[in-house]
Amino acid sequence: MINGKKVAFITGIGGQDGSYLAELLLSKGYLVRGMIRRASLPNEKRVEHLDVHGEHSESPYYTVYGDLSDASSIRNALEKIQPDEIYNLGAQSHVGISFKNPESTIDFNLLGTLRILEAIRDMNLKCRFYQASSSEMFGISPPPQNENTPMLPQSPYGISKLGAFHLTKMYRSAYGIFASNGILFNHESPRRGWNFVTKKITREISEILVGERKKIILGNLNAMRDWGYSKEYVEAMWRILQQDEPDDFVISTKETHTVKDFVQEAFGIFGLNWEHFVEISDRFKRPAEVPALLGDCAKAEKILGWQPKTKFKELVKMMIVADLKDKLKEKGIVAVGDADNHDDFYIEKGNELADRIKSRDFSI
Ligand code: NDP
Ligand code: GDR
Repeated sequence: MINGKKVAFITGIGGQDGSYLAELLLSKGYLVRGMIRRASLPNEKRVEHLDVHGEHSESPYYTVYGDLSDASSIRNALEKIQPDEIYNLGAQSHVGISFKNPESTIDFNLLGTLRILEAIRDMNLKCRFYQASSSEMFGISPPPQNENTPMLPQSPYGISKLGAFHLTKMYRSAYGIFASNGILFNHESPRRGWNFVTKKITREISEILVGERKKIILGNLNAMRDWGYSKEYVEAMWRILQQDEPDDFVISTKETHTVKDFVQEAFGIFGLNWEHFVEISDRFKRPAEVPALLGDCAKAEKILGWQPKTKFKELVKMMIVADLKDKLKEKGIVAVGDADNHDDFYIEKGNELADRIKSRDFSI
């Protein structure tokens, strides 16, 4: 605590969830500190608007350099920041890439979590710890999945997250650390990384509409996912750490859709037939797949008082509008003043562009 304000430390603050969580905690009066790893180009785009106060002990927001693979950087950050709450969101979070880089995935995601927990134990920090666990841990367990469902992960990513999940539980029971897991199902937003399937689809549709692209190349269209909205899910993370006792919670929308449903819905907004624009390639298929995820978040609803609000169609529309808005601005198709227009304005613009595409002959 500094001047009666709680101090939060977020690893992965520059990521999708980290950026929304930082905004949420700042709005609640927290002092927020984050870990950023060194990159050759800026990796703080999603949070640069928060970095206005500079680094000093009472600053509402600042970041420090560190890496989950570097225990000394973690300890130095914790020593300096003395957080009341730690949110461990940093990770190699791409399941497909975890098959290509299994060692670093295990290092960051599993050993990185261990490094933080060991620092809390060894330094005797009186703080609460949130671990970003994942529905990928359920793997091939049939849906619906809840806190009691067997965990049968299918990727180095899923295994790294399952190990970190158990470490979190073990440090809780063995050492009495307030350590909790949020078992979050897929959650998306306009800030989603470009190589996750939802963002890839919505971004590339905006490129198709302005004539920059002809096709979207995808992998398995039959996988089923329970897709929610990241901004709502970070509220659940915070609530998990405000409980009287540490515990583990599934966070989900209780709805599932295939990747094909997502593609169909996104193209359908502009009256386009997705089959004219999507190609399948093995390049985007994984050596092992998680076939179907559908979360039962009854425990979170009851104990945290948390409920998902944004459902599938709304999420698809939000993401497509955000990408189209950026693309139309970039291309100078909408004037600067138009940038404040309502969603329907962009859908209408998209429809005008789609009409030109529809006149193409797709039979050749
Ligand atoms: P992102 O990939 O958007 O963000 C991950 C963040 O971790 C990035 O800021 C990244 O930095 C940082 N990071 C990666 N490796 C390291 C490292 N070695 N040291 C320090 N920081 C590192 O993920 P999300 O925001 O979507 O997810 C947040 C967390 O929640 C992740 O742990 C993810 O596995 C987990 N999760 C996500 C779900 C989802 O659907 N989004 C569902 C369930 C769990 P950089 O920008 O430099 O790459
Ligand atoms: P996922 O998300 O693996 O569920 O992990 P992703 O969006 O990468 O894949 C979802 C499903 O779509 C299929 N798919 C493709 N995926 C990608 N990325 N690119 C493609 O071209 C493509 N074509 C089909 C995938 O095979 C998969 O079935 C996300 C991440 O945020 C994790 O960090 C998080 O833990 C889990 O969600 C819950």
